[in-house]
Amino acid sequence: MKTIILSVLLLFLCNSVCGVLIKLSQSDTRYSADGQYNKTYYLSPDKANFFLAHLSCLSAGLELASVTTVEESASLNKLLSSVLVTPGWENGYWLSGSAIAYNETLEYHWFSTGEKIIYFNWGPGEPNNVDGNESCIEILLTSGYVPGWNDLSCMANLRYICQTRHSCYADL
Ligand SMILES: [Ca+2]
Repeated sequence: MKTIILSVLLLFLCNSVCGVLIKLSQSDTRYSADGQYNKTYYLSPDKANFFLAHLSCLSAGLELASVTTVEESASLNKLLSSVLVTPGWENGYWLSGSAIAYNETLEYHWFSTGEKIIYFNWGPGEPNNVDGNESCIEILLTSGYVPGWNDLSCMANLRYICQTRHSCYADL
């Protein structure tokens, strides 16, 4: 009896703490970006603000997605073409790009890797930083039915894209 109670308790705790890991499903797309590493994307079925999305990916042993080259962008757009079917910011997915650490200069970095963002794929009219409150990057289907980026309030609730980790850490 104690074993059953313990099992139920552990299942409850795991669903509470590791829920995102359980719910994430592996995409069927795997590709090599600029020949240096392979990435596999995981699309969340649930919505979260930017920070929770970042934490959820980390807790699953992954990282919130980054896009650093035009080739990588094209590959991700190809993957998303099957799930991005309706324009509108609420239907987009969080990437790990944000300017919130440099809000006055709007210098964007990938929170997953710490890299300054050099390659951008903004949608038409973006970034527009509405009300000075849009510091995080989502990828969405634009009104031209082409995937593009939009700056959005980091507290907005969106689905998000995790990727296999490729960050390098130097020995300290
Ligand atoms: Ca915007």
